[in-house]
Amino acid sequence: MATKAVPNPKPAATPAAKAEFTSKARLGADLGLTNDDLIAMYRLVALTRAVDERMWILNRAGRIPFVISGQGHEGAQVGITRAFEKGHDWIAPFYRSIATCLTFGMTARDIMTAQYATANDNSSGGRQMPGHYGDARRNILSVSSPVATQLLHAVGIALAAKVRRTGQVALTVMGEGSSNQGDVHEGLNFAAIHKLPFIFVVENNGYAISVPSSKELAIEDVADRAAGYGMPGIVVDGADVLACYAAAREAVRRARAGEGPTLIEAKVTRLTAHSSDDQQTKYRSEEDLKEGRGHDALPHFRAQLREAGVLTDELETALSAEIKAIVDDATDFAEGEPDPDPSTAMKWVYAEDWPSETPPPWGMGGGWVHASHEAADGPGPAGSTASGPGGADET
Ligand SMILES: Cc1ncc(C[n+]2csc(CCOP(=O)(O)OP(=O)(O)O)c2C)c(N)n1
Ligand SMILES: [Mg+2]
Repeated sequence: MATKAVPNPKPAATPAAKAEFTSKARLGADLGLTNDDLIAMYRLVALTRAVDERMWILNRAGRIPFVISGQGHEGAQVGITRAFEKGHDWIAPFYRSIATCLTFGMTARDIMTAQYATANDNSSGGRQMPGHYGDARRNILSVSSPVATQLLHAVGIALAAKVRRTGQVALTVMGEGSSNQGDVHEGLNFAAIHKLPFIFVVENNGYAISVPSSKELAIEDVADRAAGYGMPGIVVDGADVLACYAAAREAVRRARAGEGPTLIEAKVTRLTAHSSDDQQTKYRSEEDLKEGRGHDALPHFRAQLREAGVLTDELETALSAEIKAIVDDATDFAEGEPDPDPSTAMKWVYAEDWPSETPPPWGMGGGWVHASHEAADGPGPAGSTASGPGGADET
């Protein structure tokens, strides 16, 4: 096999010189990250943790009904999402993706209003189940409650991006338990055949609710399955933010270069119960929980940045104060927002405007309203032909 010529190769470094170079290299330099980038990433990990902890307090205080937490996943989420282009690429998240959504532009207020299900909540106007974040303005799909369905949505978006040559990349994320769903097989096979700009991230926290991964998978690493589809499968330590960033950066490069999809499995830990509705000490040993706490990206990243001299006492104090203010503001804001008007419960369940110039033969052009709602809601939006399903054309 012909070997590739390397133009102007650098002289090989001696082991000693190499070691010296490595110890002097600025943290993140090899990944093109500045100190400001590192601090921005740390801030997101710490902010997400603080928002999440506040959610639990509010739940226990009876202010919000249900919490599904991202604690233990934040480092992997920030590292991976940072490699994508905000407002250009697409993300189909899952219910633990708080850090993913914040990294992609959602705010603490957006997260908190979703928890409170307020009328003006950006995720769904208070219609979604708590923890089902999304933001149409930011290319963040709404979370689907049936796990793994988001993979099909993301693969479809990647197909559209390829056909339209937009240069966009689609990311989807889920847990290792969900990755066993049939939809995943279909989507990965399709994405690999068509070399789609698609990245599949599995956040493997070792549990699907109370079921340990040994009862979910007969293999250690979900990433091993990637070879069967014809795509790279990468295992990365989810407590190592920069390793996660490096893996995602390479996957994004591959996707944009037309080289096809990548599967990244981040080994993370679930620091809380599955949700606010279960008690994990009923199914996890103290030893297991202790091990999980030792695999938390937040203290690891903090120590790494402190050792590199990037995070100083002064900076950390300022960041803590800023984060506390953001979380307090988000809580106060959501507390003060109105609940949705019950009479709008059916809004957005069906399309109200047909998006193309030519309405489909079965109607819907100009909006429509279900016959059984007319008595309560009037005849529907102005100009409604009331000819959609449930209207005149209903069979
Ligand atoms: C199709 C479907 N089956 C079952 C459920 C119930 N359910 C919600 S979360 C969950 C566990 C998923 O575990 P995993 O994918 O490992 O993600 P994790 O919660 O551990 O992050 C299950 C079974 C669901 N929402 N959808
Ligand atoms: Mg899991």
